[in-house]
Amino acid sequence: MKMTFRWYGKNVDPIPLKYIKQIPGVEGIVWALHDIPAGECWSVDCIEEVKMQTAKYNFNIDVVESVNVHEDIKLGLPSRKKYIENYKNTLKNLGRAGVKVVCYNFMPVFDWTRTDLYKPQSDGSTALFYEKAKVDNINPVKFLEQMSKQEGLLTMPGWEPERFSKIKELFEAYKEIKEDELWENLKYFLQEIIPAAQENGIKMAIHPDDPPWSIFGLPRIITCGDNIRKFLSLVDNPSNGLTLCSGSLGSCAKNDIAAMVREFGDRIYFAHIRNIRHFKNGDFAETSHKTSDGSLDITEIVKEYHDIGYKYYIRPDHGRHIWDEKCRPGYGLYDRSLGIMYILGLWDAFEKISASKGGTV
Ligand SMILES: [Mn+2]
Repeated sequence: MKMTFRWYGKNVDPIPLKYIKQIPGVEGIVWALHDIPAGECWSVDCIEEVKMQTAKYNFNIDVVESVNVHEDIKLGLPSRKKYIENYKNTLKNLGRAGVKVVCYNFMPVFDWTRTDLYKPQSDGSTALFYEKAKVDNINPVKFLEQMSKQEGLLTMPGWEPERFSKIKELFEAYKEIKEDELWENLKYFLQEIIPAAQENGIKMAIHPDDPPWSIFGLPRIITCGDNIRKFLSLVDNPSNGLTLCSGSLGSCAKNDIAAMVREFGDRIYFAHIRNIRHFKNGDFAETSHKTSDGSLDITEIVKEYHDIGYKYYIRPDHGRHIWDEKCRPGYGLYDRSLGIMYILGLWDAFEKISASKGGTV
């Protein structure tokens, strides 16, 4: 596996590349051109600029997270043709720059959703938190109003203010889109872009829905093992793959992440690893990566990746905010670095164990 670290870009991310360089084991930067609106083509020049910045530190830029999908594609509107054309051109330009994996998601309107970005934890840190009753009992416009008051949210990918200036129109448009229609629109998108991705040496890696259930009456479909199986068969091509996010899928207690790694391993091109703690009422909190701190068995998940001989990219996912760090919600330097050391520690131990048994698996 290759360890990576998400970075929001020069002058935007408060974490400089020279600090990331000091985290043991990091080989690549997970990046994106966050200021280019969904649906527009990424130019060769802008891509080359990131390549130059990161090359100075000897990081690869093999993984992009994300090339966002325009809402008209998810809605299946006639204008999707133009946006899909732009998407294909972006893939061409990324392939030319040596990019190997492109992460994206297919969630209508709302990207990842939490109710609290800085929920105090018992150890004095803060972390992202989801209060189920709050989302279940509020209308989306009010929810958005409340969330935009939380520091840092509207600077996060997936929560761009321009996306929400049209929130009422978007909800109106999605009235006709149930799960079946969303599957159809996803299939159409995949049939168009997967051949283009393959031609350009790129593996597409869909990120599961976060949380993996319907919110505000909007359909969500990348939510569980059955649906992932269906997704992979929509276009059965090695370039049609997954970002397996342990925390997103794992917020539904029924999802067995280690079993998913075992089943879908050869189509997982990007692994997000983080832990969360479930509460009986459906709430969940993000925790440190350590197995005993949350509800997910991170040890077992890492062991599964090790045992299948996973060759692709891993990154620690969100971290808590610790040691008074001022950072983007979930994306500080400190706790994500601890997460990396935990994952690498487990990995090294499994390597040693399998070597002592007569060779790697
Ligand atoms: Mn994730």
